This record gives sequence, C-alpha cells and structure tokens, in this order.
Amino acid sequence: MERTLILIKPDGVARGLVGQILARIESKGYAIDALSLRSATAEELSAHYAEHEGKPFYQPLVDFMSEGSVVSIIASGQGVIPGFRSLAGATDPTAAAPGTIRGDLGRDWGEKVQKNLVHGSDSVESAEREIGIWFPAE
Ligand code: IDP
Repeated sequence: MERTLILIKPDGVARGLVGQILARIESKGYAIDALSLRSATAEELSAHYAEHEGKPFYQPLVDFMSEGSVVSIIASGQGVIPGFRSLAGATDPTAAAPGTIRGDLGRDWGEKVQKNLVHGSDSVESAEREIGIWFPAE
C-alpha cells in the first residue's frame, strides 16, 4: 500500500487545528499508521529540507519549524501521495483553493514566513526518504 509522510507544522499545532487536519485525512479514507507530537530536532529539519538549502526562505523555514511542536504522521492508502497533496492545496495558502487544508485554514504567507500548516511528500522516493528521517524504526 502506498504511504506518505505528513507533517502538521507548528502553526497548525499552535492554532489547535490538529484534530481538524487529522479528520480530513481520515475522512478521505487514508489510514494513520504512525503519529508523533514533539519538537523537531535540527538534524531532522536539515535532512528534511536539504533540497531547499541555500534558498532565501531556507533559514526562516527552519526557524519557523523549530518554533513549536510538530506532528509527524505516516498515512497510507491508494494514491495517498498525490491524494494528500491535493487535500493540502497549493503551497501559498492565499492562493490555495477553498476546500483544501491550506485554502480553508491557512492564512500567513510572506517573504520570510511560511506558515502553511502541513507538509506532504511529493513522490514515492521522497516519502520513503522522509519516513526514514521522522520514523527511523520504519
Ligand atoms: P510544498 O510544501 O507545497 O511541497 P515546497 O516547494 O516543497 O512546497 O517548499 C517547502 C516549504 O518551504 C513550503 O511548504 C513553505 O513552507 C516553504 N516555501 C516554499 N517556497 C517558498 C517561498 O517562495 N517563500 C517562502 N517559503 C516557501
């Protein structure tokens, strides 16, 4: 069964949206196979965002991701990788379509602030790599 790595970022945890976001994942029919709430380590964040290192938003993104607790989730189901990205909506919450997590619940976006509530892996390779970062036992 296809699986993906989902993160509920610190803005989602701080705003009390964990339940709503989990409900959308479960209502779509995806299974939650693992779930953890804790602060991300510097090592996890630099590994997770390695592809963005050197970009202007990299350091603000890592700082924001270190601001509070993160929920990491392994979800599975048919087509869950593109399916969750479609539930999440466009990266910029001000442009994300209504009906998506970012479109309905996200607000804050700026040059240096990247508060878009969730992350979802974008390919099978990324999913397996990211699951290895957040759930090393998997
Ligand atoms: P995604 O989360 O929609 O897959 P990515 O391009 O993988 O988007 O970017 C990872 C994260 O980096 C985004 O979710 C967002 O928080 C931040 N980000 C991406 N592009 C920008 C940008 O142009 N400005 C500020 N933050 C950005």
